[in-house]
Formats: sequence, structure tokens, C-alpha cells
Amino acid sequence: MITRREALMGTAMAAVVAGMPPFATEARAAVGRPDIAALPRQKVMLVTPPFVHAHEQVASGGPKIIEFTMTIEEKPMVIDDEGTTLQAMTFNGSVPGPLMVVHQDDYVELTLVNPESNSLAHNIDFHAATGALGGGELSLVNPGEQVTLRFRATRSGTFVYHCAPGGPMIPWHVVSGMSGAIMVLPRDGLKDEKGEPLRYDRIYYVGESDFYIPRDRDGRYKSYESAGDAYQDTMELMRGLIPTHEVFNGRVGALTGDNAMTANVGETVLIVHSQANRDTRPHLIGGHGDHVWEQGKFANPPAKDLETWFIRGGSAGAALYTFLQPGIYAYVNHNLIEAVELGATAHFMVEGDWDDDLMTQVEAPKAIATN
Ligand SMILES: [Cu+2]
Repeated sequence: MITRREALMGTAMAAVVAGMPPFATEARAAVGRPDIAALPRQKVMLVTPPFVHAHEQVASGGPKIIEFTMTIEEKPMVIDDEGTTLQAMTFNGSVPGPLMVVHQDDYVELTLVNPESNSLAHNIDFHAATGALGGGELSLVNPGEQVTLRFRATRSGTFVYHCAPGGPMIPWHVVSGMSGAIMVLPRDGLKDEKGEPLRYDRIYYVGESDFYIPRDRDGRYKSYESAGDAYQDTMELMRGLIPTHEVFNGRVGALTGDNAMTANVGETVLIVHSQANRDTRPHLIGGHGDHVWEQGKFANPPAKDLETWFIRGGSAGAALYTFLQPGIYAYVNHNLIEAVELGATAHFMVEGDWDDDLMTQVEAPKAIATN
């Protein structure tokens, strides 16, 4: 078991932390600091991705304290159709963890629960937060403990959160499933490059993961009794930087076939896509990114009409698209080896009327004309 002290200081991170002023005494430059006790509170129940909890796109009223609870679950999860098992570590039981949605200048108040039944210490580093290793320093909980962390969401955008309990535990926990994302909307909602409002009819959250499952001498994937048992072999494989699986939402096929995301022709869909560890390049086959915040930060104008966008490892981006044709769309990581061979493929099932003007088969396949 790693103690808080060892986890946070017994690593290369100690050097970084040593140079910092104590966070508690550092004066914050932010203006307009509200009286926390007087702020309204709202409790939000998180839902399992790709779905996202109900939320306002334009905030009504002033900043609030938004209360979330996440329970960490260590458990085996099947990650492909062959029954390969990952000894997963999860925020709230899913890979990725749930998408949280708040508005800029709201306060995020997260209670993180690490039940006695788990075996490892965990914490949470919010890329949306300021100070104390993104909250990692203030949120480390051993099994049997819970902690409540509050931070002010000062910047709008989509941001990754992930577990970061120190040293080699950091990448291991992340590639075991411990990442998710938070979306901080501007209080007056999303805008295009001219400042005109943009709205969505549906929102989906796709969290991409790279997994490293060790093989036995015969080349078969190994299964382990616990995360701890998998640690040595997994670390060795991780250092080679070649994942055995690259998947959306925790397993091959989590978002395909019967699990496809749905929409209707004419609906505008916001797709939030995160990858906490490794670069990826989402592409909607047969569609586009009408407006894309590739880096996920809504203070920057969105790019337009993209064919493929780039999500750098350790970030989340957002793409807005209005579906114009019915049918099945594959949404892939356009490293096509990762999409087809390693699993990074999702589907959208879109219903509505076909538009011949946008595309038509002028003549069906037939024998090559000879004359
Ligand atoms: Cu963890």
C-alpha cells in the first residue's frame, strides 16, 4: 500500500512540488471572489458514458456550487469480443469516468469515495483546476476513505481528469481506465467564430483508452487475479509504448451495433472526445466537424469544416456536427490500424430522409461496358 506521503513525494514529482509556495497561503489574484456559503448548491447525478447528465447550455443565474460524487471501483472488465480481461480501475464503474458539465465560474465540489473493497490509493487531477497538482495533492484516498475537493472552474472548455497517485502509479492507473472529462461551458453557451450562438440537440462523450494486456508464451492474453498481480507485466509492456487495444468507452464494440449512438437528420450533435494518455485523431466517416474546438477550449474560436481533428494525449476536444443524411456512420480514430485492428471505432445510427442532392448513385454497379 502506498501512503499519501510516498505517493506524492517519493517521485520525480517531489522536485516539482518542492519549488511551489504552500497553496494555502498563496493569495489568489482572481477578482470577484463570491461568498461560498451564500452560493446556491446543486447536486448532479452522473451518468455512464457515452451519455451525459441533463444540463443547461446557457446558465440561468449566477455561479453555483455543483456537487458530484464518484465512487472508485477496481474490477475486472472484458475489453474485447474474445473475452480478454483488464484488471480495471474506474471512476464510478465506467471507462471513461462520467462527463461532468458545469458553467464557467461555477464551483465543482467532488466527493471521491474509495471503498474498503478496493486495494489501492487513488486521487483525481482535474486539468480544469488550478493548484495542488490539479487537486491530486488534496484528493488522495486510501481504501476505506472518502475526500471532498472543491475548485473553481475559471476557464471554459473540455478538460481531462485522471488519477495521478504518484510515480509509476500515474500511467498505470490511467491505462487501467482511470480518466474522464469535464466540460465547462461559457455561461452564455457555445459560440461560433463570429460570436453567434451555437446549440446542440444531443451530446455524447467518447473516452478513448490505450490498454496494454500482457500475453503468455503462446501469445494469448493473460488474465490476473487482481490489478496488483498484473502490475509488473503490464508496466513492462507499457514501456514499449505499443498498446494491445485502443478503444472507445472501455472495450471493443462499446459504441457499435446495438450500442451505436443515435441521432436524426437535422439534429446537431456535440461529441466530446478525450484521450488522457495518447494522441488520437477522430474522424466521422461520411460526415464532418462543422465546428471543432480541437483543443477543447471554448475561449478560442472553433475551426470549421474539418475532416479529421487532433486530440493530443492528455486533453479533450469537442466537435459539433449537424447530420444531413441518414444511415450508419463510423466514427473512428483515423489511424485506421488503431480503428480497425485495435478497436477505436464507434457508430452513429442516423434516421431521416436521404438527400439525393448531396449524394446519389447515378448508376448501380454492372458489367464494364465493351463497345
Ligand atoms: Cu487510481
